[in-house]
Amino acid sequence: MSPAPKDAQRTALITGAGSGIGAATAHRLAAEGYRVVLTGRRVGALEQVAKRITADGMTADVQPMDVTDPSAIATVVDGLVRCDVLVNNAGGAIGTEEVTDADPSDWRTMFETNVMGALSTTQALLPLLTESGDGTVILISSTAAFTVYEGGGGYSAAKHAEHALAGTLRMELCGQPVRVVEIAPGMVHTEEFSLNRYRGDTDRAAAVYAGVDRPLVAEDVADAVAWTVTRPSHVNVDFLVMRPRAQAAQHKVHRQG
Ligand code: 8X3
Repeated sequence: MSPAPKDAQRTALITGAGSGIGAATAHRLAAEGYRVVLTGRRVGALEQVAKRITADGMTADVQPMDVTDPSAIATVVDGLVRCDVLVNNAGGAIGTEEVTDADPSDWRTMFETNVMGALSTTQALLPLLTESGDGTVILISSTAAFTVYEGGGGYSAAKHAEHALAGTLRMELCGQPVRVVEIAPGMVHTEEFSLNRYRGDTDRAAAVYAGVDRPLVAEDVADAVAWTVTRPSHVNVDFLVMRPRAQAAQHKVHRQG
C-alpha cells in the first residue's frame, strides 16, 4: 500500500456514530481538526449527526457500515487514503435476564457487535493506522469490562472480552506507531443504551438514571476520547475508568429523593 498523501487531513473513523457516545465523539474529533468518517447501520441517523457537524462549520463523511459485516468494513476501508484514529464504539447491551434464562442469541449478538465487530474493524484499519506513523485505536468498553452483576452476564462477558482484546493488542503492537486506549465508562445517560437493554421499555430505562445527580453524558466520554487522542504521541493512556460522582461502584449509586 502506498503511503497516505502528506496533505491528506488527519482522519478518524468512528463506529456506531449514529447516536450517543459515537455521535458525540465524532462531533468532538471534528472540532479537534479531524476529518471524521461516521459509520453505522442507520444511514438516516448518521446523516443527522453529519448535518449537525456541518452546521458547526466542520465536515463529516457518512459511510453505512455494520461492524458484523466484514465485507462492508472492507468497502469503507478501501475508500480511505488515511486513518489516524479508530474509535471502536459500536455495541451495547441486550436484555437483563439472569444466566439461567438468558437467550443465547442475545449473547451472540452482544459478542458479535462489542467484540467481533471491534476485532474486524481494527484488523481492517491497522495497516492505515500503522502507515499514519501515529495511529490510535480506541475501544469504548465499560465498567462491566472488569466486574460482573446480576442480569448483566452477557454484556459483562462481552466487555471482559473487549478488555482482553485491548490489552492483548497493546502488547502485540508494542514497538509499532499505534497506541491502544481503552475507555471504560460507568453510568452514561444516552438516548439508546438502556432502552436497548430493556428492549424498548421506556419506564425501566428511565429508572436506571432516576434520582442520580448528573449521570455522565455522551459528551463526557467524547471529552475523554479527545484527551487521550491529543496527548503527545509517546503517551499511551492504557485504561481510563470514568463514572459520575454519584456512582462509586457498579452497585453503589447515590439517588436523591
Ligand atoms: C455501561 C455500564 O453499569 O450498565 O456500560 O454495565 S453498566
